[in-house]
This record gives sequence, structure tokens and C-alpha cells, in this order.
Amino acid sequence: MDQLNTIDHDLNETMTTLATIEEIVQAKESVFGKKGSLTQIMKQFRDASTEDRPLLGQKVNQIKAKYLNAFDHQIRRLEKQQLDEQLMSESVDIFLPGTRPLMGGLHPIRQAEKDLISACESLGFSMVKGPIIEDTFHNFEALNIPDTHPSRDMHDTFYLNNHHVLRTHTSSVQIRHMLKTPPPLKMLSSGPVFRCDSDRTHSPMFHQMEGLYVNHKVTLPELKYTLDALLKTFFEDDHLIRFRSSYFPFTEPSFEVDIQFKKTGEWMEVLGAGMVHRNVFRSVNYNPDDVSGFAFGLGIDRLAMLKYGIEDIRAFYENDTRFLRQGAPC
Ligand code: FA5
Repeated sequence: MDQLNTIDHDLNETMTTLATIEEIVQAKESVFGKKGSLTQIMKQFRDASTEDRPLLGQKVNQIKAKYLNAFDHQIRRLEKQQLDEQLMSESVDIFLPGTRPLMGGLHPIRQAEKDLISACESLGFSMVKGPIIEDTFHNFEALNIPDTHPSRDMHDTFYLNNHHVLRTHTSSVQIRHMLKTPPPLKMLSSGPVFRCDSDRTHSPMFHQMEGLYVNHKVTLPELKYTLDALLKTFFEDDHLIRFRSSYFPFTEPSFEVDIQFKKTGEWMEVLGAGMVHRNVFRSVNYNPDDVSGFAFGLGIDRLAMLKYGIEDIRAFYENDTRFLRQGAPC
């Protein structure tokens, strides 16, 4: 009993001196831990007399009730105090501007394509899809481009095995569509095309949009009207447009359209167009005496350059986020 009284007395004194969580834990362990003084004393209880044992047990319980709770209470108090101090030192300035999350947006080419598709659809054209890997029949021969044509040169396009190429224009989709659709038809197609080209206005991979209208007695003024309307809708303001006669094996007569850069006054070719050649109708089993049609193929990248004032086509493909971030959110 004396030893228990000493423990009680010592604990009473120590409690007032404990200042840190570590000191409290240590003090608690030295009395109540496995090797603590109280635990050691309790092991000797079996030697005590039957009369003493309940008294000793009572004293132990008293000590436990008095100090264990006090230790735990002290620890919780100090922990809370530490947390408060930490929060005070880490205080947040709620008036600082937050970091904005980066928003995804449409790539300028995709935005231009979307606008062009909607302008064409409002003129009655319907979207048709075609393959990017194309055979030479659809990409060349059916379009009146024989083997000997310069665009068949290995250096002018990307050849794959077995008479296949990465399509060099979207005109191949015209052929596919006419082969499975009887006239009249008014189709539109768009997507990536590939050529061995690279400079400020030429990219090895770029985007074209093709329009084709076949019916009885389709006329050149209808084509000119369509292109005028399409470009006016796309630009939403005035750009100087120039029609210039040209040559394509698959149209006769043919012309190209140039548009002027507002800032520099420089003209840039944006599309080729013309009345569908009789040989093209023959290759898709249409009777050229019965039907006529017009077709156009425009460069989406170049139209986007003109609309957004971009002077180098390569800017579209460098993936500089400062450039891309200027696009509208999707
Ligand atoms: C053609 O590709 C024809 N298939 C267009 C056509 C369709 C004519 C139907 C008649 C009837 P051309 O090679 O000129 O034509 O290309 C058409 C447009 O694609 C050009 O006016 C230009 O705007 C764009 N273009 C051509 N090459 C590149 C290139 N390397 N990089 C970016 N744009 C290009």
C-alpha cells in the first residue's frame, strides 16, 4: 500500500510539471505501461493477504481513474493547441485570385471545319464520309488522272503498298459516293489529306472540304453563286475574293479562288472548282449527256488562316498552348 501511495503522490506532483505531449506520454508509460511501476506492483498482488487484496485493488483503480483520464485530457488539449497554432501560421488569404482550371477548346481548324460544314448544309449539301487511306483508282484514275500525270509522282504523295496512298484530296469521296448513289445528289465531305508539301502556306497534312452537285442541267453560275454564298457565310464580313481560271483533270472548265489577307494585302489560293468532267461521269457509270454537275475542293487550313489572321500554316500543328488557348471553348 505504501508503494501505491508513493505512486499517487509522485503522479500528483509530476502532473503539474508536464509541458509537452512527449513528456506526458513518457510519464504515463513509466507508471501504466507494460514495464511501468504500477504494473510491476500489481504483479506482486498475488503474494498479498486475502484481506489486503481488495484494498490494494481499490487503490489501483483509484489511481487509474484519477490519472489515466487526466493524462488523456492533457494530451488532447495540447494536440488541439498545436493544431490551432499551425492553422494560425498557415492562414489563407481568401482575397488572393484562384488558379483557373485549363478549359479545353476547339482547335481553330476544327472550328473552321464546323463553320464550313454548317454553311454547306444550309446550302443543301449532305455530309458523306470517305477513307483516308485510298486506292489509286478512287484517288486518281476515276478522276481522269492517268498514270502519267505529274501528281502520281512518288515525290508528290505518300504511297503505301498495293496501289494505295494517303489520299491527296477529298475528291476521291465524290467517286465513292457517285458509284453507289444515282443522280441527283448534293454531297459534302471533309477531313485530312496528305501531300509532300511544306512551307508557310503548305502543310504535309492538311484539311479539305469537297462539295459535289449533280443533276440535270447544272450550270457554272450556280457554282459561282454557291461559292460566293459559302465564303460570305464563313467570313461573316467582307474579304476580297478573286475567281481565276485554272486546270484540273476532273473538271472542265476549272477555276481557283483566291482571297486577300486583310493585313498584308497578299492573295492566297483557297479552293479549286469546276464543272465535272465527262470522263469522271463515265467512270462512275453516269451518262454525261444526261447529267451535269459542279464540284469544289477547298483548303480548310487556309480559310482558317484568313479568318483568324494566321500567316503561317505551321502554327496550327505546333501545339503551342498559348496559340491554341485563343480558340473558343467547346
Ligand atoms: C484539289 O485538291 C482538287 N481536288 C480541288 C477540286 C475539287 C477542284 C473539285 C475541282 C473540283 P488543289 O490541289 O488546288 O486542288 O487543292 C485545293 C486546295 O487545298 C487549295 O486551294 C489549297 O487551299 C489547299 N491546299 C493544297 N495543298 C495544300 C497544302 N499542302 N497545305 C495546305 N493547304 C493546301
